[in-house]
Amino acid sequence: MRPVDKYGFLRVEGGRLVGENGSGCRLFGMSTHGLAWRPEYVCFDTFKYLRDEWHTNAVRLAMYTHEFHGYCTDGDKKYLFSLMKKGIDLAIELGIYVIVDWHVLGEFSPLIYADEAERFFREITEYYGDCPNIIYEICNEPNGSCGWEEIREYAGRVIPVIRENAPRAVILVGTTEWSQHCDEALEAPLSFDNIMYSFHFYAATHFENLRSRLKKCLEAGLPVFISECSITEASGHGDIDLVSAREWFNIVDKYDLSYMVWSLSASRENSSIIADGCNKLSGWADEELKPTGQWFRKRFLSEK
Ligand code: IDC
Repeated sequence: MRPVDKYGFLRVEGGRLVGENGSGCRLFGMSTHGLAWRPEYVCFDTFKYLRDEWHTNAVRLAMYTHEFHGYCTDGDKKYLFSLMKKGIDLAIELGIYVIVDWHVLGEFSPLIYADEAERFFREITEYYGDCPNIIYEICNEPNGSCGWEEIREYAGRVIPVIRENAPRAVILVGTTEWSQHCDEALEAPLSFDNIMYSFHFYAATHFENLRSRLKKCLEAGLPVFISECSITEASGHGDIDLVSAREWFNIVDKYDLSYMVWSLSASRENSSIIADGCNKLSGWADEELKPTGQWFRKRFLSEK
C-alpha cells in the first residue's frame, strides 16, 4: 500500500506523529540538496525508485532562501516555485509524504525573510491546503545570534498563515544553533497544536552531549522530528563515524523518530549519497553510491 493511503492525514498526539487512525507513523527518506542546485533529482523516476527500491515513505524538498540563487536573494522565484510544485505533485502522484522545507541557513534568523515566507506558504497552501501528503517545515536551521524568542515570533506569524488554508497540516519548527536546541522549545513551547520541533544531527560532529539533550526532551514528551541528518561531519564533508551513527540511530529506534537524510545529490561532499560523477537519477548500483548512500540504503531497507 502506498504510504499516504496507509496513514492518511498525519497529526501529532502525545508527542508522537500518528496516522489518521491513531497508529504510530514514522517517516523516513531523502532530502534533496537545494532545489536550485540540483533540480534534476526532482523527477518521477527518482522519487519512485526511492519509494519502491529503498522503501522510503517521504521526501524533503529544500528551498534555500538565501544561498546560491536563493528564493529571497537572486533566485528565479517563478522557476523555484514551479520546482517545489513539481516535487509536491510527484509526491502526491506516488502517494508519499513530502516536507516543504523553507531552508533558512545563511541569513541566520528566519525573521529576515519572514514577509517572503508568509507569501510563499500562503501561495503553496492555496494550491495544496487540503492535501494529506504535505508537512510544512518553516525554518531549516536558525543559527548565529538568532534566539528562540525570534523563532517564536516568526512561528507566530507563519503558522497562522499556513493554518488558514491547511488547518490540519503538521508543521515543523527549527530551533536555535542549527536546530540543535530542542531544550529551549521544551522550556518555552509554542502554543500551537500539531507541531513538532526539528532536530538535526551529523554523527561525525555531534556526540553524547547532544544525544543526551535530545533524550531529555524526548523523555519529557516533546514532539521531535529529525528533518535532517547524516553520518558525516556537519560540514557535509569528512569521514563517516559509524560508532556515533549507531548511537544516534539507537535513539531514533527507541523513540520511533522520523528522519530525513542529507542529501540526494552527487558531488565531492561525503554527505552526498551518490558518487561524484554518476549522472544516474535512479537505479544506483552499490559502487555508484558513496558510503553514506550505501549505509542509508541498508538502513531504509531494514525499516519495518
Ligand atoms: C550544505 C551543502 C553544501 C552547500 C552548503 C551551503 O551540503 O553543498 O554549499 O550547504 O551553505 C546543514 C544544512 C545544509 C548543509 C548541510 C551540510 O541544513 O544546508 O548543506 N548541513 O553542511 N546543517 C548541518 C549540515
